[in-house]
Amino acid sequence: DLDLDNVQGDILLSGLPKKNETFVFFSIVDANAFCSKLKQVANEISHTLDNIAARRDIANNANGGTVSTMSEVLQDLDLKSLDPAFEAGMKSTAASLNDPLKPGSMSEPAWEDAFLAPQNLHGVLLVAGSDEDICNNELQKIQDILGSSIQETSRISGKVRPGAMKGHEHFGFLDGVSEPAVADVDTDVPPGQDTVQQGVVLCGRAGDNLSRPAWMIDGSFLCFRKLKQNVPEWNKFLVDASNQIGTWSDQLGSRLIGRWKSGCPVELSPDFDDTGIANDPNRVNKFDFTSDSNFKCPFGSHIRKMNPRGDLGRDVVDQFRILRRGIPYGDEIDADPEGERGLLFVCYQSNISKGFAFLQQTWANKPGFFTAGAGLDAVIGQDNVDQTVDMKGLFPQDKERTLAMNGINRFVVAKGVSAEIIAVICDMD
Ligand code: N7H
Repeated sequence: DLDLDNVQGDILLSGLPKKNETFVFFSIVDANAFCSKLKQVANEISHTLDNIAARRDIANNANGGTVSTMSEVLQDLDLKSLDPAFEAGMKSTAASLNDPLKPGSMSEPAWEDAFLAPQNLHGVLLVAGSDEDICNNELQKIQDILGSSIQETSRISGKVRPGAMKGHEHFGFLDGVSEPAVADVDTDVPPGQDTVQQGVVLCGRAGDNLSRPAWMIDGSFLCFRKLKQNVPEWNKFLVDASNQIGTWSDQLGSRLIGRWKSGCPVELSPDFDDTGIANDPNRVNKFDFTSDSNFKCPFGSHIRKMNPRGDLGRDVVDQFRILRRGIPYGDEIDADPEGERGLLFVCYQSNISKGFAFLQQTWANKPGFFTAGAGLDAVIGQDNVDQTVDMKGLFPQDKERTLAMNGINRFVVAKGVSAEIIAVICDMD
């Protein structure tokens, strides 16, 4: 049986409770010393049982720490991870994700320099807590243990948005509404929330069909993306395009996401934001898309691309689910109109090629998925060429009519920003 004590705290049961989360990226300068300290680091790391307790007192000073290690050092140590995307490393997958590339380069992503550091990026420490100082103190404890075996290359903090925007990302939509339940871990699962096999998330469990070395069992792969969101540009697009369509900006926004800002799915309420549905756990995920139609929820909307539900059959889709554990970063627009903001996207899966990479490459970036004319995923789709991809289903009265989505896929930028950092969170023993 699964021992929850052996699974790191950010993975199962809603992950680490967080108001603030700080990520420290590092390179390993002395692999032997690093390995010899790992056991001691493991004592500082929260596991699933801690995070349940911590959720109760996050308001005071809860902390949760977790350590991830990236592929290159595991290769040095000759511990094969059996995940092709992981072994290929971060930079080499950027082009296949259609991340913007540096001008004139066929493979070098236009990520922030910190993620293209001359020294290799090997790992990330992530600590969540009630404020940045608490996170930094916890990080210092772990960094003191690791000493000169590692060198920090950069750090970034995310924070939950203030007041009524708590839980919403920077475009204003409630996030974290649809997550798969994990078999024999999540109980009292509301209708419409599918339960996936443990092996979709945890290595070596039923549903993970690769043979895993003992140390990987109950580990999970973490994908990190720093995704900048161009909020005023997105809002302006919604106003301009909704005028063209004959609708209003909030409705167009909801049709691009597939949910209204409250979390209410457009499939259940296409014409107005029904907060009664949003606030009802028994209804908010209880829907399927009408497979022959995009009349309510366009095929290119973010949630239909990421979880096509009945379009493909839930048994098929459920192999490709991920647990999302991201946090917004940057200040509110009123406080800092010129500042940068976005999402520190984090997700866990047992197999990156069936999780993050699959979702981005095979569904988000393919205009023909799930059907011709669907367009790119309206939030994260990337084509990496400056061409217009039309999307159908945005005109509420005419489901076949297409809209030229000029620039739509530049409102979320995996640029300068970012890294797809692929890490394995290993077994705690
Ligand atoms: Fe998405 N957004 O605010 O627009 N996402 N996402 N995402 N996302 C979801 O159901 C968003 C990103 C998924 O089961 C909602 O929680 C933004 C990446 C999946 O129905 C909203 C960014 C990937 C789901 C957003 C971003 C995914 C999902 C609806 C980047 C993976 C669940 C609320 C800045 C490759 C689908 C909810 C389901 C939902 C937003 C990124 C995946 C509002 C702003 C990179 C699987």
